[in-house]
Amino acid sequence: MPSPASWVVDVQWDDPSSSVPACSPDDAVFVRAAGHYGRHLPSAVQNVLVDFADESPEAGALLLRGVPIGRDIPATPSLDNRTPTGKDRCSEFMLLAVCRRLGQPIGYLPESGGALVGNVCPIRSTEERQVATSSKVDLVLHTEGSYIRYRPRYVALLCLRGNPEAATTLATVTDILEYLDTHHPGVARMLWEPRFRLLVDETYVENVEDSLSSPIPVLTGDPAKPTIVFDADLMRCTDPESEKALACLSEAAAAVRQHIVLEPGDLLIVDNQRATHGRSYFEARYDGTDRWLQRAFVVADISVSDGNRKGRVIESPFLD
Ligand SMILES: O=C(O)CCC(=O)C(=O)O
Ligand SMILES: [Fe+2]
Repeated sequence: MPSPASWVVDVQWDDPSSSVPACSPDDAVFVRAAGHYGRHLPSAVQNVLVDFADESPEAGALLLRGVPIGRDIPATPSLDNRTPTGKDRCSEFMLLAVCRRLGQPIGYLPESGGALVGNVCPIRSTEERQVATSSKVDLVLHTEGSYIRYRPRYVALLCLRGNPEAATTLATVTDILEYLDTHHPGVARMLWEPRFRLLVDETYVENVEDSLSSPIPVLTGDPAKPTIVFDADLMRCTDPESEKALACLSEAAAAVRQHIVLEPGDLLIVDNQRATHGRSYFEARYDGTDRWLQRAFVVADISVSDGNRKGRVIESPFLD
């Protein structure tokens, strides 16, 4: 991964409060206002977002610091992540304003009912599961929505309340391939072949084992700058050789992963084609002081999901 200086942007931001509409972040009026607000983002941020979308840099992610998140963050929700939190909507507004500079924010019906801005906070009933609201387990490396046909191009995570124990993990395709070249030469070739299948996440279906996709490749696109789809939990193989390749890939991803501890006002944008991400184990308290991120998904071209989407919410999303 390149040195932090090339992918961390730490600048002064203006307070957007007077521009935030008094309606839900899912309302078209709110999303449009956030788009219009893009011209008030710091110029260094506007420039870096253009460059990030153009170049899809090797870092696979961008970290914007000091993003305004509003005054008086209320208690972190702990029963579920859908209930209105009673906060002002500054963080939602800034998250969508930044996302709109990269593409179109969308929701997926099974994820927080399709909310454009989801709350990622620990929920007791899911603490040991492979879902974003877990805490007692490492959330293993994954491509966001690996099993979704219209998977997001970017995943944006804005931290409202941090926890020094909880690190977001990131493994880029560049680092993974470099590791494979050194430690398992020849294996990467197999990752270009359609020999890997995906299960649908338990958030989306009741019977996960019935949901296997047709075989797909892990790597696609330009050999000099490949796109990766990988899920350490949900990926299956079609034969013993690809089984070995997947084991080497999992080893590589775990070996090269970076740990990023998000602090309030940090906005991490993962290029979901160039990097896989996850989260380390941490201790949840369920007392209102827990870690709290807000998350948005962004696609580069919303029209490809026409017919499978109502407004900005994708409804029937799986790979064949
Ligand atoms: O909690 C984190 O840092 C990442 C969780 C995650 O994978 C997600 O929200 O998509
Ligand atoms: Fe994720």
